[in-house]
Amino acid sequence: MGLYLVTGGAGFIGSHIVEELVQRGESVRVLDNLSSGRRENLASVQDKVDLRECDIRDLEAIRPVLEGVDYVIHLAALSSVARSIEDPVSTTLVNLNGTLHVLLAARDVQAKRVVMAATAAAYGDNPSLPRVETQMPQPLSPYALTKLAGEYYGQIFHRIFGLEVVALRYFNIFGPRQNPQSPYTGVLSKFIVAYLRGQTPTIFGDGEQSRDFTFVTNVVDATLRACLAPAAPGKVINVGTGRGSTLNQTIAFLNQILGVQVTPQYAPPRVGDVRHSTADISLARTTLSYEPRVSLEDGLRRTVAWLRTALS
Ligand code: UD2
Repeated sequence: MGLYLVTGGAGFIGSHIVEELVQRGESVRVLDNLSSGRRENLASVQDKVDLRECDIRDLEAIRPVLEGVDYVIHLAALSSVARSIEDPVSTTLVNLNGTLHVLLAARDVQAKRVVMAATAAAYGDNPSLPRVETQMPQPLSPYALTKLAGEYYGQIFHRIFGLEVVALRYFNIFGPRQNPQSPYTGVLSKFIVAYLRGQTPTIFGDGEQSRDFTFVTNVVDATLRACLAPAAPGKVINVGTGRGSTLNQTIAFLNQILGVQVTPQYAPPRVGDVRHSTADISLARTTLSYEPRVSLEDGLRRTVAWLRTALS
């Protein structure tokens, strides 16, 4: 028990975490500037959540929001490789300066723990697969760099100030509420929207790049475990499923689920892209007792069902 603060709590992943915390009877505060987050994402829990509209780029503005908080789940970010290439300054101000502000404010209110969202993008094109946390990072985009630097800041705060910080390297997360309107949304959301609108999905490159597509509820589970697991502080931990799928395979799954035979169109590869990405989740298993429960196929079915309603 305690007070949880979820930064980015009105966003895709954040709103699922908030709902689960409310379900468990926890007290929850949300810090969100509603730039990509939406009030509607919290509709089911709106009376039970204290939503503070606030921006992590403003340290003095967030300090009062952290008053009395025990656990900080820090998700607020500009989370897109493509966007970070177009506008590295904004990505840096939010992801790096913003994270530093959250850490400073958490330290000053003596929060029990900070769990922060990091990314699989930190591994870049390091040739060894699956990705193990001990591998040398190789950020290939401003997004990856800012997230990796945020992790390092967390570890420094842990060492110097004794703040309990856990960084979770989320692999490619998908599921309901991943913004179907945004050009920067995840590829599976884009694919499904195209299917449902009768448009042709576009694959950047040959479609043989792989990702460890992870359904959002798996990530909720890992994140809440990281708030309490005794051995987690100071660690960087992968959160994925341990299984990689190529984009061409995901198209085949969607054809099966939707009972159609769509052929995607292929466009030039995206700059700053990683070729392959699969998580080794041994550390999450041992440290967090985490086990992915929802498969890619089940997750796709649930996401299709949600998007059908959301787009109608
Ligand atoms: C990165 C991170 C992920 C998360 C995310 C946040 C890696 C391996 N993963 O995801 O953990 O932090 O950033 O945004 O770095 N694509 C298409 N067609 C489209 C859209 C995308 O083919 O319409 C391709 C894209 O070129 C890439 C793949 O799909 O090869 C996945 O792209 P994404 O934007 O969904 O996620 P990614 O891998 O950049």
